[in-house]
Amino acid sequence: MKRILLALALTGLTATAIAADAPGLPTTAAPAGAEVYIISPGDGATVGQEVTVRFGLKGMGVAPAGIGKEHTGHHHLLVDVDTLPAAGQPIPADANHIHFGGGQTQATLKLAPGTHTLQLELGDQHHVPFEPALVSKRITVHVK
Ligand SMILES: [Cu+2]
Repeated sequence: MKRILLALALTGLTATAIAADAPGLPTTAAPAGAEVYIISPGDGATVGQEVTVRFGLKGMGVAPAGIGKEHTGHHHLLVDVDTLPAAGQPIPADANHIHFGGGQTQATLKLAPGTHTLQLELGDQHHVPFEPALVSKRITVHVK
């Protein structure tokens, strides 16, 4: 299992949605019953500034970005994001939208003290959300 350390200077700013009027890309249908979830930390947990997030996925497999294998995708961690990425567009890549195109199933983040939200979204080989979107529950963590 790959571990990466992301040093993120999170400001608490909320990421803004990308322009919704750009031409849409083909989307990939999500198989029935597929589910994305955050294994840990738990919703409402108090954590240290270095927090390991474990990514859960049911009914599909994880594959690196660029691999067009049916019923697979890769994880994206949405940090302090209120508005989900637009359908038919690649998920933005910035400090609030972190791509795990290597097929990682967990990551260790450095978060500033305070309250943050975490949510997973699975993207297809082109980083485009599935149809319908495969997102986890958005959880809140309190960073000491
Ligand atoms: Cu991606």
